[in-house]
Amino acid sequence: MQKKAVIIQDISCFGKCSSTVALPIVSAFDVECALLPTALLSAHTGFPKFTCFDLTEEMEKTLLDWKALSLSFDGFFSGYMLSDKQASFALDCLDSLVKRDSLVLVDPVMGDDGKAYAMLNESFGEKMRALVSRADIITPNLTEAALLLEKPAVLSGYDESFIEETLFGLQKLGCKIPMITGVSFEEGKIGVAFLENGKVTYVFSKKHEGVSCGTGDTFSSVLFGALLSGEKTETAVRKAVHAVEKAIENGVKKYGIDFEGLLSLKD
Ligand code: PXL
Repeated sequence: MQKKAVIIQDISCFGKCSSTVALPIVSAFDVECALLPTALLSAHTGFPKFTCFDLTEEMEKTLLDWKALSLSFDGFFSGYMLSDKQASFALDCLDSLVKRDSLVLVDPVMGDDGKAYAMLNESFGEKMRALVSRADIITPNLTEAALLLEKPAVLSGYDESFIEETLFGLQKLGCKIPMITGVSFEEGKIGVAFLENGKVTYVFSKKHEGVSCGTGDTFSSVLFGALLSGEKTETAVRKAVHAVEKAIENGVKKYGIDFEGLLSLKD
């Protein structure tokens, strides 16, 4: 039977990130996707100018309708949210519309490059930690891992023991398999570390300088689709890391990577 997933992310009308990446990629795994949009942006926040329309009220109304329709999802994938209230709606969605044994992936979009995004305050952090405590998989970068653990961000000069300590700290927040993206111990290589059954695994690929926008969304979307399709964690991570590398090879724009080539129906 075809699986159904709910994706909670913004719609950035131009630029390649969040739902405009997640919907096509997760659909390519033959998963039926429902979108609970958090905001409507003219372009993503990497652009010098953009509008941002807050969809909190629509989230509430949509959840009421979906409950009336008795929808029930096999997968839950959350990303960019504007406020603690939106994170509460994500928790409500998880409690009332997602099956007990479903796959829960939380990408805790909170910051990058050592800086917290504007929406981050104490109550947003707390709600995000509540969401993380319910997750099977989380995919923070090093900045987001530090924000979740309420520690200063360490972005370079770290070693394996630091990454491992961070992963164990994240697991204490209650998620089953914490991951950290953007891990790099040597020049020219970047990858993902994850902790499963007490064991830390690293998956690396070639680092392409100056590329960041959209890579996290492509990674988490392929990971989510592959896991929902029944792949083992390490296989799904390898597939997702490889997909990001391939999308970068296909092409890089100032505002994203060419993930479309991964999905092509063209011969
Ligand atoms: O890639 C995460 C993301 C999602 N949504 C919006 C963003 C970003 C990253 O900057 O700007 C609107």
